[in-house]
Amino acid sequence: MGGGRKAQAQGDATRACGIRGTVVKLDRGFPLVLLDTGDALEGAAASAAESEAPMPEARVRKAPVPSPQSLEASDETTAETMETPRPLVRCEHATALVKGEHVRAAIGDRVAVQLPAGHDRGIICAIEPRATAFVRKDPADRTAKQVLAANFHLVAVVEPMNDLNRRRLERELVLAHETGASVAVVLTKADLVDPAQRAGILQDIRALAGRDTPVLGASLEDASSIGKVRELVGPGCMAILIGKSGVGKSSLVNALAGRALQSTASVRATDGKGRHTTVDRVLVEVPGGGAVVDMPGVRGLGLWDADQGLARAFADVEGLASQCRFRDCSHGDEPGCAVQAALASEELAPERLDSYRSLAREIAQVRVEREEARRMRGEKASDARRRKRR
Ligand SMILES: Nc1nc2c(ncn2[C@@H]2O[C@H](COP(=O)(O)OP(=O)(O)O)[C@@H](O)[C@H]2O)c(=O)[nH]1
Ligand SMILES: [Mg+2]
Ligand SMILES: [Zn+2]
Repeated sequence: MGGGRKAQAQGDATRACGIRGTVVKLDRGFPLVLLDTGDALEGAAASAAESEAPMPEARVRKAPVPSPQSLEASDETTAETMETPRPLVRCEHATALVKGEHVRAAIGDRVAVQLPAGHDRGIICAIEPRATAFVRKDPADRTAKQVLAANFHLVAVVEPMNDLNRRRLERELVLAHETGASVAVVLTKADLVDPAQRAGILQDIRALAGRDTPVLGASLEDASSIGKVRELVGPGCMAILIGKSGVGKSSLVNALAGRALQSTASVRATDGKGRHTTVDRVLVEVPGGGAVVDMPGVRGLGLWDADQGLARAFADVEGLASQCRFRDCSHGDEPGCAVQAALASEELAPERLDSYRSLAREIAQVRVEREEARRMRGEKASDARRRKRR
């Protein structure tokens, strides 16, 4: 995909740009960037002049995940004053960066910015390669992907214990595992479930999530349950919360932070002219730990490239399938089908297989649509061919 050349180009742009920072929020589409250095605003003109000087190689080579320390500056105590050591700057994308491609900075992205004198916004001229990324199908364009967050270590999938939707949870787990980060499930509103039923629900969801995915029950009324979730978000860990609206994500973020701020608190951002505006906060520190992102406005969760995520989220089904006699077994009525055998012995629930099949179909369908769109644009369908050969 020419990724090497692109990365090289981005590396060059990073050097040319000079000032670096982390995207902490998208404000009506404009990334808010928390700059690494405080004197960037005053020094903008000077930095622009020095921009030809190459940065040390180590600083541009790898995308470091933002440390929770670097996010502390967004705390209202420091953001209150203009002398905040690390300003938040509202940015737009450089035309050269987005031309012809769906490249947009997402929460957590490490970026290089320019602060042109007389311009009321910063300009993002490079996005560093992402260590992890949460990707869904763009709801507005069936043939494009959308990155919602980057460079996090943990995806916490949030579902309410009193209104669990297994199908939705399975889809969320595929998306979560596809990111490459660690995955956990938090079942909120445990207090709304009969105590006698809680253990059974947890056991059930643990079986669904698989051995490597912790499943925790949580209730705002039970501090120790919040403490256990907090332990997942240790020092240096950046976690993102995903889940449908109303499942309790913001409440959980508040509880993890130990104070009510998610819906009410705000931070102040400054634009290129040093003016202040107030914005809702999305990235919140966990006392004694890392940081949590409560991703706003995630409605549809259409799958994109999710083969890895599917394999991890459905390790049970894929494990069985690998034992079928024929490698291309369709798990219908072929002889020696381990999946059918597991259905017969009730080791595998038919709904589980249905979920797997429908998610696999969706991934295949998205791939077909994407390849079609690519062909329409006159590009090679090399991606698809490579995959089919496996
Ligand atoms: N009973 C109970 N209600 C909760 C709990 N967590 C959240 N809620 C309620 O669920 C509703 C939605 O919560 P919110 O955090 O806004 O969900 P979000 O849309 O995912 O951010 C609110 O009325 C919360 O008070 C909980 O642990 N127990
Ligand atoms: Mg919310
Ligand atoms: Zn089979």
